[in-house]
Amino acid sequence: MNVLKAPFVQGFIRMADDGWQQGWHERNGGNLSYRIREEEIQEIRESLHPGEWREIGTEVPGLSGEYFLVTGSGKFFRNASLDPEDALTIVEIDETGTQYRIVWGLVNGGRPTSELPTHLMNHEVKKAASHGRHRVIYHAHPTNIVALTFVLPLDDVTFTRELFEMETECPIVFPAGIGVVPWMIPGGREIAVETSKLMQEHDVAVWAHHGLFCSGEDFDLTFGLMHTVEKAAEILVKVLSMGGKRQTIPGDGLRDVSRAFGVSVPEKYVLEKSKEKAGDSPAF
Ligand code: 2HA
Ligand code: ZN
Repeated sequence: MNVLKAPFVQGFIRMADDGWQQGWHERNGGNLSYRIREEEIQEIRESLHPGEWREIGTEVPGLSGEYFLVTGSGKFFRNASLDPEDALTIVEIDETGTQYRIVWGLVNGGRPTSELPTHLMNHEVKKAASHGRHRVIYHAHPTNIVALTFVLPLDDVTFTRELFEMETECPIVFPAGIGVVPWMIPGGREIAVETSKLMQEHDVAVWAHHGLFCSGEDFDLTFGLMHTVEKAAEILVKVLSMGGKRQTIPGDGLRDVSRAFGVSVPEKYVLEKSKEKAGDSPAF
């Protein structure tokens, strides 16, 4: 099968295009990766042409022999649908989990995303934690969640609780809350290690003053997770711009919603806030 006709490639391109249209991918901002199923690789195997092995820059032994579809370094999400063979690539991981090689795409040269270490370390953690169900890691630069990292204290309890209160859906969509990575230099092993530690517990991690990482089982769920977090962040930015909350969902309400929908939310995110009463300024 022609690689571009494969349903997983079509789904990947549609998601990249949706992200571009949301305004989350200025210039070459953001990156996306998908852990390809064995049967999907079999269908396109005759179209794959292995290149040289190169260092990943970190170790992911839990992903040895896996194949990933990823965006290219310096490539624009805008061009994923217009010129996928230039903007995207399929890479294979070697048996030791320390090297990769390009087997398709990047026809005009280039490398996989600069955030390959973070993507692969997140994949390794989420593959194990989800018993193989999680396949998509998505990094974007949504405006409102980044804006909040200049205002809210940079801790998981504050970010999670404030976002939970903005939309009743939030504790159902990301019950494990959101992890917070302090500002760090992007693109290397150090930020990859910090992010993947948080991903053991969460499906979402915010990079202060930079962007958001989401993990999910498929393209729809992972895009929907990014969209839900950013929507809640947009509401919070508007609420703060209007002078702060006058009323909100109580902690007991968040606990009841999660029980009603059968998800388990850690108690630290739904404790009653003593300070927050009608008319108070924000309590974080
Ligand atoms: O430019 O978003 O974090 C791609 C990025 C790096
Ligand atoms: Zn980024």
